Amino acid sequence: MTDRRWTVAVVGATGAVGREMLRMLEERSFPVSRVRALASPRSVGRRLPFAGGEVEVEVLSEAAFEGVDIALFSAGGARSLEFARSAVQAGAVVIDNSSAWRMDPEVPLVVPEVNEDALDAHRGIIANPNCSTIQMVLPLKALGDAFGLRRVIVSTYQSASGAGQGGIDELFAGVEAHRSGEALPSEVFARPLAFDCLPQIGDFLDTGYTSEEQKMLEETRKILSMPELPSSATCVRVPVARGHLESVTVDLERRATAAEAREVLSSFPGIVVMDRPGEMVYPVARDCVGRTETFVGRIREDNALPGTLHFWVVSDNLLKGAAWNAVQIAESLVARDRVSVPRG
Ligand code: 25A
Ligand code: L14
Repeated sequence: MTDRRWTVAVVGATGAVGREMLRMLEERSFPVSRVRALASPRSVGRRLPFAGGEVEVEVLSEAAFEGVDIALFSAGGARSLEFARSAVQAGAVVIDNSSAWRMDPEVPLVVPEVNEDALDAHRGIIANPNCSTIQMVLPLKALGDAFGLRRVIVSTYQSASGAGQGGIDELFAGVEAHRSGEALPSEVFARPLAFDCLPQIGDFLDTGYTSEEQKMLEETRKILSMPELPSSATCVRVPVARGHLESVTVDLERRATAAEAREVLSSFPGIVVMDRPGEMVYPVARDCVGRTETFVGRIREDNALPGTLHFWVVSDNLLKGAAWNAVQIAESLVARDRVSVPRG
């Protein structure tokens, strides 16, 4: 069983996340017998690098899942809704990076350091949380276990790559257009992103919050099994290509000093504390690109409220926020002997 190898399909393999999924499978020496790269018809025949060789892109179709053990999906919610069930029917366990299945009560929503046990109840589909949620729940879990979590307030600073390759391309096109005095593009983003910050990610709901802010609320509650956790987010797009940054405030049941919080966070798996204020040591996006960990700095007690802490969280949204968390889930499934679809 331990030396078994698996056929892994990456759906959306040509995208910003899909290419990182291939890279993570390779870097972690995931036990693959075969890798299949699936994408839209426009990419069929393209070759993607993998493990010193290449894989040829095939078209996504129901038939493509024959013989696949694990399917990593990152081609948008519509493709997940259309194809995840047929992949499961064909015998594959699906790890889906879109928002399509996350709030389905039958679907585990998993960050392995936080709620790996939830994997055991899977019925074929497992959801990867939203990138901003993933990097926030690591410190929330660490601090909550140690001091009790009462409330969360977060403002995000999310990079262009959250919207995929098209988002990155539009940011660079905007910088170029600005230089040459042309109109700045805004097709992927609601307004031009170059040299600005946009307090809108996703669509607006009747509550005045955006869909991204609502996802952070609901997904955090589900992952932490705290269905009533009071929490509010403000999600902001910033002109950074890759890496999401967050300013987080937590109210705790028991007072924690900054030093105590630093200690608790440092010993939590997947977290690296970078916090030496006197030496200007704190994480920025540039430090985190290409890294799988979540970085925490600027840890401070509130000026007035005992039991309230503020801190800064940075991670590579394409890795821990997407591709790495998905491959990590696949590793957990193998370790727990759960790479199979339950019958009935
Ligand atoms: O709104 P949606 O539908 O939910 O989708 C949201 C988008 O967000 C990205 C991803 O974009 C997705 O399409 N995404 C999802 N989760 C993300 C996350 N957590 C995330 N981004 C960051 N973090 P993407 O462009 O990075 O990747 C898209 C992948 O999906 C494949 N795909 C699209 N439609 C498909 C499909 N696969 C099968 N069937 C379909 N109908 C897509 O494959 C890609 O792998 P592709 O063959 O379409 O190749 C895309 C390549 O072509 C370039 N490109 C992008 N847009 C265009 C384009 N080329 C020409 N015209 C365009 N309009 C890109 O460079 C890309 O590499
Ligand atoms: O729900 O655009 O996974 O930064 C992740 C990327 C939502 C949008 C998700 C972005 C998407 C987000």
